Amino acid sequence: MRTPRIAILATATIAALLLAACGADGSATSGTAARDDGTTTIDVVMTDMAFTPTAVQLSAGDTVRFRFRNDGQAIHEAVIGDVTFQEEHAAEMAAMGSANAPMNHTANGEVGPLVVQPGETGELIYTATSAGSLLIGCHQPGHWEFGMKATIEVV
Ligand SMILES: [Cu+2]
Repeated sequence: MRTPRIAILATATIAALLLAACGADGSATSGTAARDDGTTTIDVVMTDMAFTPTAVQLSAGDTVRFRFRNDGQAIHEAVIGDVTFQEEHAAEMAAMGSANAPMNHTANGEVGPLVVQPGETGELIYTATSAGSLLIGCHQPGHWEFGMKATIEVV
């Protein structure tokens, strides 16, 4: 009798996931909260073309880690800000005709854009400074217009 050979890939897979999660921070974070510091993590799944969950509630003063996993086929991004900020960014992206338009305003505590490749995970640290309504938006070409957004209610 032959014994089947079993390829063990789990370790390599986990290492790849960790690398993906650690490598996507870049300039996307507004804070410098350390890992495993007790910061609440909110998992958000990106698909073509939606965020899940579509609504998140925070309390003013909360600092949370949004962990975005792209389960779609397309590149997606996450930008957190109020509706005015989102519309401005959408207009900028349209004017630039580019998926990589820089963001020129950071006055209201917005964070992003975080760009997440298909199959990868990235994180944004966000502090909700005051009560109000915010949005998570994806501004890859056509995605915002398609409705790729989620709401954040800060109470
Ligand atoms: Cu998108």
